[in-house]
Amino acid sequence: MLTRFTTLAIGDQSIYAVRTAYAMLSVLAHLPPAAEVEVTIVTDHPQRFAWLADTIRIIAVDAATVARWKGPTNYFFRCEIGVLQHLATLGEANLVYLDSDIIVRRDLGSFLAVLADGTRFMHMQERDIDRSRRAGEQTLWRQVRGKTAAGLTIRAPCTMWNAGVMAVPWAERGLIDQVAELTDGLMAQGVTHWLVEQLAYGQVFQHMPGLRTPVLQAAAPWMDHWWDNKPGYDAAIGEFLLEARLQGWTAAECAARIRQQPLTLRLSVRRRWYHRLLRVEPRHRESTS
Ligand SMILES: [Mn+2]
Repeated sequence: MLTRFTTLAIGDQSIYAVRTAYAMLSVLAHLPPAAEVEVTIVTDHPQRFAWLADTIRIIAVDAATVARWKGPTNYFFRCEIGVLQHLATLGEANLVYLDSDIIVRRDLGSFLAVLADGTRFMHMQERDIDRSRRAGEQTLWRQVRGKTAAGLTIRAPCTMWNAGVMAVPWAERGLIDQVAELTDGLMAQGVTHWLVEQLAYGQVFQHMPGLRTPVLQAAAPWMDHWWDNKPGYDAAIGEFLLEARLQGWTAAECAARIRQQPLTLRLSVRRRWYHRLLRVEPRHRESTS
């Protein structure tokens, strides 16, 4: 069966387009030969991706659609539900959503096989928020504990999974509608935390009654999520795409480069007190290899 990858590039800032283009080129870079895969980008700026359109399916969405996805409270991360619901209307396929700050690192053959076998994925398991010492997670737990929506009650242990990746086999595509229902239901009961969509994906993918397999698997062995080193990766990816456009590389040529010369910056670089004290920048561009 076909597997359909997607990511979202919404908003005027060109950096969103830069990140999504690189994320999807990194998918192309690691597809096994003759893989049954469709790579897509959902965007409100389709012209930015015209140079990739012979290889990547560019799906234009208008402002009204984006507004409908965000819902009455203008909640941006709800778009990550809307886009997968939309992808499910494009024909039979296993569905994979990647954040724009995901980079695929190794051959996707085994990932595609496990997904086709009926396994759901998110990026990786984080923490049980009911026992978390982090203030933000404690707030989220206080807001959601004991609440019921979409036929699911939020209980301890409430294990949070990172939503940089969401993948669902075609047979379980109905779960996406249940994620929407759970997110909306929790928000209607006063949940305002910005991670409610990520929590809803994790809860439905782990606990929804009637799941075909109980296992939610981590996609982290195949891909990295560089959200904690944006300055480093934004700069390096920006330079790569600038060179790609100056040289006129095709999508296939970009993918070959990414495979041969992968970006190996640290995934996490934080500004510490001594950076401020010494008036220096953290080493965002330091390589790990
Ligand atoms: Mn992310």
